[in-house]
Amino acid sequence: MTRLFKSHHKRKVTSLNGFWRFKIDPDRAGESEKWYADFPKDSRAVLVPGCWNTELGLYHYEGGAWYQREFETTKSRANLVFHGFYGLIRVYVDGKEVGSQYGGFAGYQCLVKGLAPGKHNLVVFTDNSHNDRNTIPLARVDWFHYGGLFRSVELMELEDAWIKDCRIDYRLDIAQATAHLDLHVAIQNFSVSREELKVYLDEQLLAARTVSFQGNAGDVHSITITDLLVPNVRLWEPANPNLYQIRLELENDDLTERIGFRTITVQDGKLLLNNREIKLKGINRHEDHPDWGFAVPLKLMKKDLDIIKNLGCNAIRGSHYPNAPIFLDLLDQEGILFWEEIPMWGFPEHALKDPLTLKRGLAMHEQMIKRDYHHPSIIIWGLHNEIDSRTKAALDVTKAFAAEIRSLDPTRPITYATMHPLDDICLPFVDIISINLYFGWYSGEVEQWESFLRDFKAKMQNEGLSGKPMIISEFGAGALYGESTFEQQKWSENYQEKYLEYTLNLFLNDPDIIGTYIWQYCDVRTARELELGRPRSFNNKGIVNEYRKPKQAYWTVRKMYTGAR
Ligand code: ADA
Repeated sequence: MTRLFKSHHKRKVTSLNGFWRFKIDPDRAGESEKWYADFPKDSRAVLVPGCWNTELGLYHYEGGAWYQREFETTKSRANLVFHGFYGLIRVYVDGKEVGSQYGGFAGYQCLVKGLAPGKHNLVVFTDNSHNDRNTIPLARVDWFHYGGLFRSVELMELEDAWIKDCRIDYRLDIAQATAHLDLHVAIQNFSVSREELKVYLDEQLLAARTVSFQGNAGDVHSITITDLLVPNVRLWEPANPNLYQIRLELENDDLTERIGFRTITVQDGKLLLNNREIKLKGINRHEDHPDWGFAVPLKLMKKDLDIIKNLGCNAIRGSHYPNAPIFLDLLDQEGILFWEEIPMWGFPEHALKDPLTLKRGLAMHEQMIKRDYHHPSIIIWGLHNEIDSRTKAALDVTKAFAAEIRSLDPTRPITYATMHPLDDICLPFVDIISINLYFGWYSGEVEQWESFLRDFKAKMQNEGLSGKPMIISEFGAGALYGESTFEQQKWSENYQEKYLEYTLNLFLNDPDIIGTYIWQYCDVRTARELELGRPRSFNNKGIVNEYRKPKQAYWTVRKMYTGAR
């Protein structure tokens, strides 16, 4: 299952989940030994979706690895869709390379042409190795680089004309409860001369257009349909997350998208959802579990959401990468507000200066926004996290990212999480200022937050940033599950509890702070580079442990977020 609704009724979609042959390639022999044509006999069977670091014996493996299975098709064209992998992917069909992509959190669609009806050999190479210059993420991160095909793989068999892409925009009049839809549809056509394109809103036909194709086989045609009126709009909002399905239909192909009608704007230091002020009671969440890595199953996603909602949260930050499409569907249905970002974490100046960093970052933003544009739950795009934002190199990258995102999506505010708020020179480029700081954990006393906030507000005033809302996007303390001390020492549950009680009390009562995201939801495995500073090789700042058992702080935060005494 990849989505919570059916994306295609006519298009033939087959799941390629299940057992694949698998072999790691630490010596990089696969290419020269042509594993893509002749898969090694000493390979093992693994389940897709899955991360190889959760297989026995591969706990630490980072590098290249190969997967193989067969698929069967009756059509000559197919889209192979890989919904999630880490790093690089290269796809081979019947011994020939058919496509590749760098960056897998927002998935990859690989179009294969010229297929004979019948069985085909599918081989995939993927590589989760990293460097300290221009991979996104870099080698040094505070989560684990789980490798593999960690989300579903699908085979979509394609007709002569198929809907390659669709972008739905709307203008919403909240007072009149009406919306006007604009659609941009990309149809790839191989041999038909005309098609009837129909647009449905739920079950109701909204528009029908005859499309005449001219040009060459394989051309992609853009069709624009504007100003489709939707009366009696039911808004999407956390308490009533109303959703609508938009179905596009051709004679033999179709595509369903799901949208919600809402506005999200920033005005005079406030965040407005449907023109009403909203405060974000949030938490940072990694898609991680010891038994699954990134391949978190739907049942666990739902449980995570239940635990997070029970905490009194209305917001989640998807730290630090695009999340599974099905998780975003869940958020849409449950009315939880989401901040999504690319995995650009902790980039120092030399890495920001590398031209490949910028190129990859721009491509990853585009992949993420194209995939996730229609989710009403996404209210903020995050540009990057804790880069050296005091530098000219950061300024150049931030400026380029901001311009790209605003051109791809002018409807959502943008931000990034800074760890150098007082010396940051990139803040003018974003709509919301988001701060990650750990006074009372890595340095100083927790009370320093108060003087910091005074100093930072003065900076905002001096630098003309006062109209921008402020979020505290990370604050937290490590606690080993079960550790309890009389003296409330670091690493104990009661230190964490005291820490979060103090900081939340400060932030929730500060009218200038529009949102708080606790670091973090659950304990997660960390990268080898950070292991020595992290007991158990985990980032232990979760308010539940990695098996989702609540620490003491959970109940205190719950009281504060729900307002319960
Ligand atoms: C940073 C970072 C997080 C995590 C956190 C911590 O703010 O963004 O991913 O590493 O610090 O626990 O120190």
